Amino acid sequence: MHDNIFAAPRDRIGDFSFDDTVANVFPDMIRRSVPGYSNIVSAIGMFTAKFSRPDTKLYDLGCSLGACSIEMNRYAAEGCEVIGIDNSEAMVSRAREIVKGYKGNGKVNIIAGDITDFEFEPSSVVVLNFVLQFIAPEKRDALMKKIADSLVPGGILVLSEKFKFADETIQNTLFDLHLDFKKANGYSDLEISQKRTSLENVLISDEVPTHIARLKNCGFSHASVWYQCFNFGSIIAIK
Ligand code: GEK
Repeated sequence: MHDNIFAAPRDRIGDFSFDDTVANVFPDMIRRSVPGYSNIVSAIGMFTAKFSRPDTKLYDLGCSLGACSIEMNRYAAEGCEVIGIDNSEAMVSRAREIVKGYKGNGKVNIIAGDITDFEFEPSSVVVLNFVLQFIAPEKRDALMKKIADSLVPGGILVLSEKFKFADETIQNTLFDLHLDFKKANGYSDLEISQKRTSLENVLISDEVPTHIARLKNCGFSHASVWYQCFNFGSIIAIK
C-alpha cells in the first residue's frame, strides 16, 4: 500500500507513532524514506550466515513487519530460533501473519514487548535495524549492555541508524541529499516537512563516534561502520 499519511495538510501534527495507519503502509514508507534499507536487510542475512551459532537465539529488536527476521531465518544455523520483538501491536499482529509465509532453517517467534524490559537468552546475532534512534537516550547504554551480555563470544550486533554529524557542512549536505532521495521517491515538500515535525521529539539520532564509544563501553571488542548511504548507515559490533 502507498504511503500518503502526511500528504494532506494538517492543522496540528502529533508525535509519530507506529499505529495501524503506519503498519499498513510500512514496507512502502521505509523503502521510500530510508536510503540503503534493502541492501542492509539483505546483508543482515549474510551476517547471520557467518555469525549465527547452533542452538542460540537470533534477536530482531524492533522487528516491525519482520523483514529482518525472515532474512535471518533463511540463514540461521542449526537449532536457532529467531525472535522478533516489537512494542507496536499493529506491527506484531501483521508480522506474525507475514512470517508464516516464509520458510527458513529455524523457527521465528514474534513477541509483543518493549526491548528495554526484555530478558535476553544466549544469542549469537542481534539486529537493531533503525530502532535505537527511537529509544529514549537515557536507556540506550543499559540496552546495549544487556545485548552485549547476551551475546556469546564472537557474536555480532548489527546496528543501523540515521546518523547525525558534528561537521555542519557534512550534516547539511547529507541532510539535503536525503531530502532529494525522498523527493525522487515521490514525497512532496509538504509530506516531508509534516513528517519531519512529527518525528522531531521521537527520532533522536547520535553521531557515529557516540555509537562506537557506547558499543566499546558496553562490552563489544570491535565496532565499525560497514555501510553508509547519505545520513543513514549501519554498524557492526563484535563481542
Ligand atoms: C525493519 N527493524 O524493517 N520496544 C520494541 N519495539 C520498539 C520500541 C521498543 N521500546 N521502540 C520502537 N520500537 C525494522 C524497522 S522501524 C524503523 C524498524 C522506522 C519499534 C517500533 O514499533 C517500530 O516498529 C520499530 O521499532 C522501528 O528492518 O520506522 O524508521
